[in-house]
Amino acid sequence: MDLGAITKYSALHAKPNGLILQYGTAGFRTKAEHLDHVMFRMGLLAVLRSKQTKSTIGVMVTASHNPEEDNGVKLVDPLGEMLAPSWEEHATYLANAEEQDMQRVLIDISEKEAVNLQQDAFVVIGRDTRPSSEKLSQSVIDGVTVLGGQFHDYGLLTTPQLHYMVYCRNTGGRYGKATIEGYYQKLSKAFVELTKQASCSGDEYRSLKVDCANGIGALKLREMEHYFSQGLSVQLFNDGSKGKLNHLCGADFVKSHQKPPQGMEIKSNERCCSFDGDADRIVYYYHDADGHFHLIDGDKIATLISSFLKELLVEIGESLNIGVVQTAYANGSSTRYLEEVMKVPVYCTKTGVKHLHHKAQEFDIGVYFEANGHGTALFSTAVEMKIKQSAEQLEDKKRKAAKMLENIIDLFNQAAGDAISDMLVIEAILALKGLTVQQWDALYTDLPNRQLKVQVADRRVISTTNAERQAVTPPGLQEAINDLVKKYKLSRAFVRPSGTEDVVRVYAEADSQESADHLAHEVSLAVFQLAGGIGERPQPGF
Ligand code: NG1
Ligand code: ZN
Repeated sequence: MDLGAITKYSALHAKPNGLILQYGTAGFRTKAEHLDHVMFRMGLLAVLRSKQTKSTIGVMVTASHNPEEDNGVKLVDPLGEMLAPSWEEHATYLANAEEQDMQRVLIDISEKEAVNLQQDAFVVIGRDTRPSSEKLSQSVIDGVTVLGGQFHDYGLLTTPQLHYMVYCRNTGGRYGKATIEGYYQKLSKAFVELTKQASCSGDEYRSLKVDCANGIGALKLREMEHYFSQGLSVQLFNDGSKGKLNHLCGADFVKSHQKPPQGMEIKSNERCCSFDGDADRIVYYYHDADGHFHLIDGDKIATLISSFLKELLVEIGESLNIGVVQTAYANGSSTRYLEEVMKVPVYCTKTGVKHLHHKAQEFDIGVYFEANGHGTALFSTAVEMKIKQSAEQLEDKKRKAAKMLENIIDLFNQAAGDAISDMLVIEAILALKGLTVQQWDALYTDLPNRQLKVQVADRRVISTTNAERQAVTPPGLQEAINDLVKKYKLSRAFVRPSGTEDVVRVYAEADSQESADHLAHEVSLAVFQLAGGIGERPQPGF
């Protein structure tokens, strides 16, 4: 370690006085102007992690669905996974170190993690389309270079594409080629082969409207479009040519406001979807003949996918264990449908994809989705081998199912939830099953629900258990929630501190929208009173 150089360059990326940031669920996230030093330091940390794991590490510069003025950074571990927990702590420690302590902190982390400083390091970098992202990714590169790391800057990428690159590079090319063409080719080939098997691929299945949140998804879909145009034609909206990133559009907006994005004209029964700002989330929706808006969220996506996978397994005659992983935000109807109708086991984890991803790895086939549309399906290596064998050996009908499954395995991003990959899987399933968007929606009816935010002085006073479904502290809060929930039918409510914003989130569902709204409001008041609310008391109405 050239300690002199580190001190010198670190001063060029100086930390603003008094600023303290935390590596949260999605890395560091705040106003872009506060992040230069964090980027430089994450470049340094990525080099140490790369040396320790003797693998390529990824650094993604994005703030996903957050406003255009924000930015963020997260590290991607060797198999495309989120950073290991102990390293999240090092990230927070390093990001908050005072200038004069930088050398000591770096040595400290290296010693704690037994990093061999002689080892080579390789870091790959990607960024979204925010105006601040290019300069910030340059600061990451400065950090990587000062510690003697090699790097490849992919420039503009969706978050899941960067995860894909990291995964490819660390699996000796077996998973795919670590280039943008490699990504397009792998996914498109699987998609085109799959849809060729669809007996009904009329116009209805061939066209899809996509709201790209004015983000990176637009650029990448446009590049990719001609690779899969045989199977699907996409019409892009909010492609960044005029509107602001994530403003009144994108998956997060559509999901949380339960209404269509601006800038997209929707005719009745047209299939539409929205990506978020870094294209790792997707939700679908349509307007029915009466002009009512219908949202098809991550839960219904998981249901469509897991049902289809289960059908294929039955056809092949394989009894592999398949599980669906959700969070407390999953609509109660989805959980009931999966367990009672589909007979698929469902598990609940804490919010944050790393928890879901981890749990999903326990199954032969693990399908995980957050209600907000972030998710994928994971296939164990054993399953992949079995399916490949079946595709060669089985008789006709079974072979066809095995071939489909083989293509689906290729189509799912095994490294992260991916809006583009999920979109292609969904489109293929709908075409193969001959399902319209309304038929898909009709699998079950969502319970009306409401999500709210409450400002409190310190959101850490709220601690939870049972996958965030129950509050342990502050005293009396869970009892208050229990009493409120009892007043409504088919009701459920929980609260938790956000991992990405300085707020407490409140979720409620009930038999009618009015009840869900009331319950959410009453729970907000309980949080405000018992957990140190600040500012104005929560008001009813939305
Ligand atoms: P927080 O802010 O911890 O609720 C949000 C989403 C998560 C996840 C992360 C990371 C909800 C309720 N929460 O986390 O699901 O996507 O952002 O982006 O949607
Ligand atoms: Zn995102």
